[in-house]
Amino acid sequence: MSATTSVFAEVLTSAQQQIQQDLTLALDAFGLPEPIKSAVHHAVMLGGKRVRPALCYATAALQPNNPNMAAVRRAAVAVELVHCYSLVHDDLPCMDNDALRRGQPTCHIVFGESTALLAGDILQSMAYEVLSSRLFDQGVAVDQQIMFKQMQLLATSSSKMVCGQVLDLAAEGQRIDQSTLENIHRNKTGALIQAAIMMSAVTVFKGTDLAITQLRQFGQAIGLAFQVQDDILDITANTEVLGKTAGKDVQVEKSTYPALLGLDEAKNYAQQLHDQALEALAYFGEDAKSLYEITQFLLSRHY
Ligand code: GRG
Repeated sequence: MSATTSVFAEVLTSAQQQIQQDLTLALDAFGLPEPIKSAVHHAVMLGGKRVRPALCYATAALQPNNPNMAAVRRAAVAVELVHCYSLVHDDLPCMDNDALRRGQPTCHIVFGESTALLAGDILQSMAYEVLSSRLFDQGVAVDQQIMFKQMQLLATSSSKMVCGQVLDLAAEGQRIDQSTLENIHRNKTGALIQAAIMMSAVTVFKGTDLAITQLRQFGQAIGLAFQVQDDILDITANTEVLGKTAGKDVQVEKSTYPALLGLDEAKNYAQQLHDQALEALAYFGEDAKSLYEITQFLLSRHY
């Protein structure tokens, strides 16, 4: 592994350790009954790159000694819970009907369809319970304005994700143009990634700050780039490395960037979007080191 690769890995590894701890604390606080407790544990705790929490922490790092770290940690947990819900529902037989996720049998394969459906449902409401709680506060007063903005950002992005999924399902087997595909991806995948960044940004900056505009642009570019890369990996990576079924998009005739533009053009487009993301980060200089590293990881990722 080269020196540069290990730097990328470091920022993700430390985020993975932090979120693993915080998710454990959050899930324990719920005291769920069986079998939903085990289904939720299965959906949340077993692997995943934890890119969205990593983006929350890296955005918070734009301000050293951020006094609102409890709100950042709650945001990271909440956004990952919503992401896990979307994966559980996305894998259900009525959706993508997938048997493998994060290298494990999917939630409905292990616990049955109705428990998996309910696990997805409860993950969503748990996210808002966490966001509106005092988890991680350690006696520091809650900033209710930040809390409100975070709830709003998560709810809006979560609705966009569902609308993106609806449009994506409707487009299966259809020929669509690039702007229609972009609209699907910006909603289905980009919105939650952008929310991860903005839910943390509101703990650091005021709405009128130029920093907010720059981060919004960064989030938009990186959110779309993530899905373009996901489309590319679906055809270039194998199931074992991906931890989910490779080649699924082609199988169900999904509209993807490689299908629309060809593989080489899709790779160029991913690079262009990453360049746009890095341009938006330039405003922050050295303070954006962690965000820069995550951006590099996302372009070079193999899973
Ligand atoms: C509301 C019934 C109902 C269903 C919702 C919203 C939804 C189903 C599905 C859309 C979410 C989805 C699966 C989008 C694709 C985004 C994507 C690339 C997911 C994989 O994200 P990674 O690579 O996964 O971050 P890990 O496993 O690393 O966390």
